[in-house]
Amino acid sequence: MTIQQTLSIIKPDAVRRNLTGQINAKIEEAGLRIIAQKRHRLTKEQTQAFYAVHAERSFYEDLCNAMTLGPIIVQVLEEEEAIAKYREVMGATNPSNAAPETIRYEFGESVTFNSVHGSDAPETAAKEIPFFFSQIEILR
Ligand code: IDP
Ligand code: MG
Repeated sequence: MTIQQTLSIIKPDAVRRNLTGQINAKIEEAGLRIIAQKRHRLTKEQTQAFYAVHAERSFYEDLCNAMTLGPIIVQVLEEEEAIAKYREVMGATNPSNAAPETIRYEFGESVTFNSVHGSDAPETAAKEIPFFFSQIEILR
């Protein structure tokens, strides 16, 4: 078991519906610790850069639009195996396929408006965390 950090985003659809506290409760109940958190409004250019890995996908435009509709809450989570653990807490990408009690099952509206993002691998987390946070903002 390794202590990991993962990047979490509470997406605009969930921030708009005032779900930050309920989502943070699920994160903390799972044993994940929020070691950095701030509110941010992504520009179109920032969103395109963050999701550049999906640039060729048919949903890229819709995804980039959805991420710029309003403010996001961006977080760093820490725990043993935090990356896989948070993916479990999030649930499947499409809320229709998400397991009961997961964030996407309870709060996701559709695959585009699925309430949260989480890094999918250590290499991804290592790029995504510094995209939003400097070292002095992360308080272990
Ligand atoms: P993930 O967020 O579960 O890691 P990814 O495959 O990395 O899923 O896709 C990034 C985001 O793009 C998803 O969270 C979702 O909002 C959106 N997305 C993924 N696949 C589709 C799709 O087939 N149609 C519409 N949007 C999609
Ligand atoms: Mg992903």
